[in-house]
Amino acid sequence: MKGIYITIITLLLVLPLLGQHCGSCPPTESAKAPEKASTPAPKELSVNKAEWISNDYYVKYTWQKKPKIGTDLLFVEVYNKDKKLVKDMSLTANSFMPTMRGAHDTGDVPMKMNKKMQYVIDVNFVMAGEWGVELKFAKNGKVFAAGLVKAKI
Ligand SMILES: [Cu+2]
Repeated sequence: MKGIYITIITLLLVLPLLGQHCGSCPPTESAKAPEKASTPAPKELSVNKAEWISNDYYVKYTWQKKPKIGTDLLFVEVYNKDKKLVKDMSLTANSFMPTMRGAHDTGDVPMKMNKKMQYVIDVNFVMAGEWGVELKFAKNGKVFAAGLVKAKI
């Protein structure tokens, strides 16, 4: 009889804990939803290749030099349907290592525009490995597309 009481008490203590999330559990869909809605999934881009980021715009990117350890410049050109360069957009770049999220992430840094109407950002590759630069494209203050540039150092 005593054994049954102990089992019931144990269950009562443990059940509420099972309902909670552990620290390593991935967040639920509903918890992630607001961020998903505001930031489109990044489209992977290829160097020097035109990629459509929306119905109206396509982009191309190049590096100043072949990426290696140290600072490099990333140039992004945004074109409209008429194949004309666009400058009325705001771009941000977040550099990071996909395998070390949080270690080197720069956050969304605004890109500048040069005289050739290219959006520019300096990327500091501080160590060897896979790198990613997430680009966000905004018009009238609203992010409408995102792109991902990959580099192997
Ligand atoms: Cu690293």
